[in-house]
Amino acid sequence: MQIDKKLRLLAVKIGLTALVTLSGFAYAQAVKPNVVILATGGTIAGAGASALNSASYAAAKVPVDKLLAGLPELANVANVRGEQVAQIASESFDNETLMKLGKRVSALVKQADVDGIVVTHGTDTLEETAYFLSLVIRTSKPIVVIGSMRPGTALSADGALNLFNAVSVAGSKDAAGKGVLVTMNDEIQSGRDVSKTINIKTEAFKSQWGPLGMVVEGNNYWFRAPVKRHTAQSEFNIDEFEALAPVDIVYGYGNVPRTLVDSVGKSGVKALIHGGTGNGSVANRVVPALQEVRAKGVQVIRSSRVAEGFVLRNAEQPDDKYDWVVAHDLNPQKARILAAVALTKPVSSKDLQRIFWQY
Ligand code: DAS
Repeated sequence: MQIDKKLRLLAVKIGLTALVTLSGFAYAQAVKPNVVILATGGTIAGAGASALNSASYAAAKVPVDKLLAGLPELANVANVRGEQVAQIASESFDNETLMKLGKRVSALVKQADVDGIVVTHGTDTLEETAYFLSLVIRTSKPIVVIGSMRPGTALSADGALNLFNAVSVAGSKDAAGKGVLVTMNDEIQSGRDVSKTINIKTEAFKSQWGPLGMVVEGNNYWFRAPVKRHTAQSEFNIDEFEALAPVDIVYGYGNVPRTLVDSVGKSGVKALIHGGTGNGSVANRVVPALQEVRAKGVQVIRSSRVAEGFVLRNAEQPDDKYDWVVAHDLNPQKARILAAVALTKPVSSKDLQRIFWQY
């Protein structure tokens, strides 16, 4: 009789312990944010022949589930799940891939059980995708775009910590409302401001206006916030269009012929970005070519090939007289993204200039 009673008591104790443990686990799960990781390829999914191949490797090989399985520490900061949206090196991104990714992000951020999004991406065009998402996704939930400069197979690979930091930031309440973010090399950068400035170092991503903050061991340290319009404050919404407007870039340099502008101007673009020298300067033989392009109804937008600074309106060229637009501080590739989004609906050059001041 005594043993029976003791056994029953032990069974109750085991049951209670299990119940407390499971409820504690369930509570922890419930408390942790839900972060969805959308993988598109790039070096972060790359693989090299040996640990010494930090720069020569094949990009876009490792599937998202394997990426996540290789980083169990993610469970410390969020409940994560992955989706493979694409598996390409990002130099091969195109408008259709951007739209596919954007539509998926837009659908996910509407879900109550999604607290944040991470996009893993090649570094070559990461800055374009991050800016694109900041323009067209109507949400205040954190969206973090990251990549890596070394494949996961290399010594001192940077992808794992970039991914951990991205998930940590994407699950952080204090990252909400700050626009699309890029967490590379311990820094939290604005997706609008950042660009790839070094093509062979892990400290590749910089903004001339500086990072927004840093993320260290899962904690965010903020030092500034974006002032340009983005995400929930944007006038653009990917739910309202199905394709980006065709916009292409012509680079300025010594000896540049006008024929490049002539051919792009005839290719059906709605805008031509001129990546000029200096403060967006245009060679004297190219000016008439741009005027002819403008006369055909194509918007002409002056950007600069110079990494820092911003193009002044009516300085190097009489923009008022020619009815041209200046790209402000946006480099040519980001100017293309903004023009491609803005021109999904009819817009005057005056309003297009307002858009370039505000975004
Ligand atoms: N080719 C590069 C890309 O996919 C590799 C990388 O750095 O991610 O953008």
